[in-house]
Amino acid sequence: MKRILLGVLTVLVISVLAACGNDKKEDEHHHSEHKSSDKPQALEVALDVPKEAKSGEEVELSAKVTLGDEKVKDADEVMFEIVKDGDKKSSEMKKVKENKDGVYTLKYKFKEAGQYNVTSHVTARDQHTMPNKDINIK
Ligand SMILES: [Cu+2]
Repeated sequence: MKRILLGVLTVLVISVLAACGNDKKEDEHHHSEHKSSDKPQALEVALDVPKEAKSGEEVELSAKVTLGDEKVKDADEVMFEIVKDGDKKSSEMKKVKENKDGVYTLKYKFKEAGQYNVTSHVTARDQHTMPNKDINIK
């Protein structure tokens, strides 16, 4: 009787140990998967707008789009919204299709003096980011 019990216990202990070994391997596997593909990377947009400019002068507004170390050259949509003196109703929307190494640039002339706000709406890789900056036109 004792022998049988011992035998059963031994089998139990071995199977438990074996199961633990398997679990460890699986955990490590999942871990490495997370590292390579599930790492959350946020879309980043560096909006570059001069602080001030003269009316009628051509100004470059640019948005540098990155995802981690990668330059995003295939954004779904990049749009610059220009609002004068906080008047959102009469905002102007300009689409930018071309980019150079992930930098989307709009050449724009502000016609009148005033306080403007520029928002770059960027949609890429299922994310949307929209930083904004002020520019004073004299
Ligand atoms: Cu937006």
